[in-house]
Amino acid sequence: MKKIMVTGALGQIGSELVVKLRNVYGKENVIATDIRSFGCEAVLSGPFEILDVTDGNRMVELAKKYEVDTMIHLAALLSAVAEAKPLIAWNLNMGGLVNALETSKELGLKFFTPSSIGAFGPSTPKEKTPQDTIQRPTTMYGVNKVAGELLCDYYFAKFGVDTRSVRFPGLISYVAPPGGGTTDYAVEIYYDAIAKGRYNSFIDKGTYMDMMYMPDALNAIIDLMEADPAKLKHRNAFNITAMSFDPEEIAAEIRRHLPSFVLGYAVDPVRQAIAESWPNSIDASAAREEWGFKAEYDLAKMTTHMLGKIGKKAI
Ligand code: AKB
Repeated sequence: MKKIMVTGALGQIGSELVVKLRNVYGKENVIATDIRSFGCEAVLSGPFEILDVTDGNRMVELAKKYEVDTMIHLAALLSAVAEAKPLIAWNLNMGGLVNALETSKELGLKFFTPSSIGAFGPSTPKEKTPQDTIQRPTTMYGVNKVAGELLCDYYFAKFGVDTRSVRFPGLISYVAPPGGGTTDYAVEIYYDAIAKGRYNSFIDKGTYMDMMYMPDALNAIIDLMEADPAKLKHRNAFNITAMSFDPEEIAAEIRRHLPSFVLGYAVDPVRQAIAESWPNSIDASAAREEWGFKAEYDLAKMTTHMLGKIGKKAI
């Protein structure tokens, strides 16, 4: 990767990925794009262009203007929003993806887009979900992710586009809010723990989902994109995970730092149903074997870091 275009650059992943990529590859070599031009200052302070990903002509135009060789396509609606607006989600998630793949095909770009644990469904094995398994999701987001994985494999097999992807678990960070996901409770809980000393979880106790701290997610993207293609038996998309917990376990970890923290519940039936349709824990051995995936943060280390960073912001 030398010159990289990032779509959805002001979202939860983009806000941190763009900064990291600029540190690694040089500020001028990372072109951030988004449909809006407000939010993360660090992203806006380098090369930035407005881009609605459903506008394929503009996407090609920008990729040509900056002579990029890599496309990192992040713009998408997350699971809970997609469930509330399924047609908009289909048009944005699939329309944006097709445009990004077409741009990559036309200009010979390397390609990354994230898939998700949302690509699994109720008939998928729930524990240590294998890399290759049943994928019959029951959400619009999941349908988009499975279709997206297949489409990326198709563009690789048919047109030789170097497509790569991971199935992200819930991503936890203190920089930009996730906005509209089922796993967002695991971010909100830290903010409310600092601000209010209590949190009402919209996900019920006993509901386990895979999670990962953002620094590990950013490293995974870069490591996969830099991996030797000869070693990749899979491409779209690799299971990756760092931890799996339910609300009680994250609360217990927070109480090691804030002993009076109180966890309550205000379960949202829509997000609870989505969470129950996803795995409890996925198996990341293919990612470890094929490109050396590893995660540095477990629940304890992540909690110490999150509370420290959010605490400092609150002062
Ligand atoms: C969501 O909850 O929608 C996302 C995801 C797991 O893909 N965080």
